[in-house]
Amino acid sequence: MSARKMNLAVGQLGPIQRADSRQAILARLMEMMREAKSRGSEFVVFPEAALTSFFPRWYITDEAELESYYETAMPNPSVQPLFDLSAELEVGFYIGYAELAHEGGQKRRFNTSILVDRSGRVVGKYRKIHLPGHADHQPDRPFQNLEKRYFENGDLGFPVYEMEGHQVGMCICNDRRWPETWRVLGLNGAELVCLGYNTPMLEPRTPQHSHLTSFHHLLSVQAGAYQNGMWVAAAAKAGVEEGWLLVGHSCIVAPTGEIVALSNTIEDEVITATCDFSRNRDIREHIFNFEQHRQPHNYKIIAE
Ligand code: CDV
Repeated sequence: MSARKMNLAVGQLGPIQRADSRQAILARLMEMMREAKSRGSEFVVFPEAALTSFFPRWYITDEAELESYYETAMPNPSVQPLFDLSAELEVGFYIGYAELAHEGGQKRRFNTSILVDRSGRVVGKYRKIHLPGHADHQPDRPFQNLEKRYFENGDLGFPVYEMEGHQVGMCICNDRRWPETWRVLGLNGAELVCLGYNTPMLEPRTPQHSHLTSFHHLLSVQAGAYQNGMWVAAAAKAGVEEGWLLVGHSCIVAPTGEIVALSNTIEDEVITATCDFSRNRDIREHIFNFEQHRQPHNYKIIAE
């Protein structure tokens, strides 16, 4: 593949149930990495919190049980086989996980993702900034959305990392609904943004929007890609997880906003596309030429 092109894969996961073993989950991720390689891909994007069931749906009071969902180091012995396979196959990856860090003498919890290059080395980290849901137990809901209880807002901004000669940024799930996410990544020079998500089809507080879940997902990703002239690779955890349906429609979107690959199941599924990074310029040197056309003095209210 030429220096300005990347054969990219998205590894959508089907559901992960509470009782599924770490070994079984890892085997699924590794199988998709092998498939991505067999289809010529150099990089594969996995979902948000890809190593466990999406536990913010439960109100968990037992600290030890809660902590069992978090990783205290990355890599760690339980995920090392995925990193080893990455180095062996020379396939890099993005993956989301719940992070438990010890910083400044304190326990800190984040909804995190990392970029791993083709040698299996971590080259970038992102901590989710837009946390949806609530911090208090709301027993009247059919399921909880306790991200605000179980995670702190990310403190790393929206960094963009150089990886194999490409500028790569990250965001996680709810971040994709906020135009600020994409614009900051665009201003930071991202050519490709990797995104993982767990999105329930049912929104308990606004059920009248549930039939629009997939539309709102694709609308947000396509707009983010187009308005910033970037490639976006978006990986779902999909399917019926612990009784609740998560949206699929993992996708790879071109800087024109066109969907060039789309999953068509709600199971483990690999989709691929060739990203030609010269296409970013068609947008960024013309319709969305930031230097020529942005009017930031009129946007101050956004950041104040
Ligand atoms: N994991 C998420 O951030 N999910 C939210 C849901 C709960 C609204 C999302 O924005 O898709």
